[in-house]
Amino acid sequence: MPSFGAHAGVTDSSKSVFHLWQGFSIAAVIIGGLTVLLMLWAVLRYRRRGDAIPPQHQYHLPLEIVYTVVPILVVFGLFAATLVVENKETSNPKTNVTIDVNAFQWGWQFTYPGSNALVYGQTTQSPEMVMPVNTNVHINLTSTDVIHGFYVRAFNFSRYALPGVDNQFTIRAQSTGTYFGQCTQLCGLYHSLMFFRVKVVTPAQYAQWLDTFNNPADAAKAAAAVKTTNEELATGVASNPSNTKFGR
Ligand SMILES: [Cu+2]
Repeated sequence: MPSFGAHAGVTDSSKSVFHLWQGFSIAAVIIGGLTVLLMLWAVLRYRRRGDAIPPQHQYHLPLEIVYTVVPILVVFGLFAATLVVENKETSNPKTNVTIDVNAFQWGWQFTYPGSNALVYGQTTQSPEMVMPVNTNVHINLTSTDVIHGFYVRAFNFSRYALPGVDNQFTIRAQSTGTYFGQCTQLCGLYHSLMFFRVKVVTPAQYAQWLDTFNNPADAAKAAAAVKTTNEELATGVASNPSNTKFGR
């Protein structure tokens, strides 16, 4: 089946969104094609040959019922399919993997509740959010300052990061790999450089990665990094991307 310019992505929801897009496109092709054919038929079959008017068929009740009911059914079908996909998209099934994602001018901070793990990076440092494959990953998305956008192309997914709002969603990636993400809401001077990556690994690799933070030295380093970040962000002064204090 053609992709109609979209891509399937690597998550459960990116795929259902993609299939919805394919369904909409096919419906549009069928209806558009039918309309063009009917128009061409009318133009050619009833082109002017003389002064006689072709037979008129207004107030043909069965025909009027058909062309009223059929479009309504089409719209209901598209609406129902959208509703099913949207409900899947916004559902938050139970899981024990949670990542807190915080956006700020101009970078990203990923923390892992119940663990010392912390990933922080500004602009082109492209901090990497590590998450396990084939697992529901619950994301709490927040912002420190202004409205940002969390967007990962391979996930066919975008969501606002709003100051004062805890935006929640669940992602389930089906294949391992590193995927590109960026801010999609104009948020100031270095918006266009507000990059990050999502690294999807096996659950074993994920556990191992979390473990690397489970030693006093890394715990202290993470705590210091969080403190510095919070202090820096609390000043309200936008970070200067050429002057990064730390990163991973
Ligand atoms: Cu931003």
